[in-house]
Amino acid sequence: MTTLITGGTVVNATGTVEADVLIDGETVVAVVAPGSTALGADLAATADRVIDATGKYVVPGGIDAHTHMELPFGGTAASDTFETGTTAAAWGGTTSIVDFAVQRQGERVQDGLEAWHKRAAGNCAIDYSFHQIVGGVDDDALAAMRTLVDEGVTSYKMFMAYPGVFYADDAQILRAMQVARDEGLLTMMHAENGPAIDVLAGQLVAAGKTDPYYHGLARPWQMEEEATHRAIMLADLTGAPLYVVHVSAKQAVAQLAAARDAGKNVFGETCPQYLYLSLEEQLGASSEEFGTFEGAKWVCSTPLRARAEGHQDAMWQALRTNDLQVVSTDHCPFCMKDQKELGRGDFRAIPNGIGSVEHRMDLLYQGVVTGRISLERWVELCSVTPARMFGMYGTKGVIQPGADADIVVYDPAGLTTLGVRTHHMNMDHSAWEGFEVDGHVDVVLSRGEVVVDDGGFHGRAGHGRFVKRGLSQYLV
Ligand code: DUC
Ligand code: ZN
Ligand code: ZN
Repeated sequence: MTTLITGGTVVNATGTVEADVLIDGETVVAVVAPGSTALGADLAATADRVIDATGKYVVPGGIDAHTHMELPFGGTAASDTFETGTTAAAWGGTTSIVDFAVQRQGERVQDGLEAWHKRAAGNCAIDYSFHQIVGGVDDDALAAMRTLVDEGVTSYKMFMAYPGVFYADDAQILRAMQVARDEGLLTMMHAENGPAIDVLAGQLVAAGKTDPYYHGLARPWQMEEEATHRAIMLADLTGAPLYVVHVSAKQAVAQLAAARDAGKNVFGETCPQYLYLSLEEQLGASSEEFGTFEGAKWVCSTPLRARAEGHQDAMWQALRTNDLQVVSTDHCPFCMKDQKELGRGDFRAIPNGIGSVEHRMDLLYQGVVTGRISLERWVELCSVTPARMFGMYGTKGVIQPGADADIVVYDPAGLTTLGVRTHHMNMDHSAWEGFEVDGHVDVVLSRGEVVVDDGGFHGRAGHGRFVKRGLSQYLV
């Protein structure tokens, strides 16, 4: 089966070019000048299928390097399964996710990884891979970390937050980073000072300040800056590369920038919610239906930050300057009913997370429309750098001969309205209700198969394969 995508503008991180893309089966085999006869007189006449991309961008499929399908959290579990979550991702032009397998204190890392394979296998509409959460760093876990690279799991996450759940103390972080340095694993860090946050949260609740808004006040930027700095110092000491996840505070970015200016292998991602949403407007929201509990829709950690303090503009700026390298979603959806509602009367019991896996490509494209980032930078942040950072580049993250045909035809003249009535994520609300994006995901191919076209989903659970990743291709 051959497919020709014709008439479009192919966008890679290195530039844009008017070109036709020829796909054979699952793989890109040629990127040729429009009308070229080098591969035959009339490619369009001989291809089994022709996709007309006239006036549209042809971009490498999005890679969301931070999702939590089915994550058990706060006495419930993230509401998207691997099937619903990867289907929604496909709708939004994301063709690979990297989800987090979970190990907790007292559990074996190998068991956590195996459990995640069982959850995902046969259920994903797009390709998927795993990072490993190491939520209990002990001798057994450290030994197991040495087997991860062979499993194609070349990155792992620790938490400086959530004492009693996923939390790792400095001694544990130091030991894990030593192993990571030896094995070539990339350390991903949730950088917030959890023990201090728990004190602040307890004091707020004791004072009767129980609304979702106070979730933000319990997790001030100082807690993120301090933990980010500490993680950088521990990484520097051990020689382990560091990737800080879901950065939201401008002061944390400054810590990353200083480390990068000093030549360290220190990287960071932010998420759409930290570019667009805020403490005042969302966490502090109230509605007829939920009153001041409305803000629960946006309880996530790190928290949404004060627009008055300029964090959102600082995140866009950091994306421009490459102080932050990747935009992921931290997709961790919970419904209001029966899930977020668990925290009525105590924000500490609201399951943390926002669902955005479907909207990342569109929301970041809006940054192109508004002049915040270039077209090439959009592709770099959403696809190219995630592929390089997490050891998939070449097969993923690029449109070139030999690459998987994970491709999005994106219409810059289209319009996308976000909201619960139109989205495909398994959520009873949208964190993005009413947002409009000047652009549209028209066609999505996953390894050569058309999974989205003509406003319809044509993919299937089980098409997605596990991607065994190599070591990071982004280190300096
Ligand atoms: N933050 C969230 O918002 N949800 C899941 C885990 C995390 O770190
Ligand atoms: Zn986290
Ligand atoms: Zn996360």
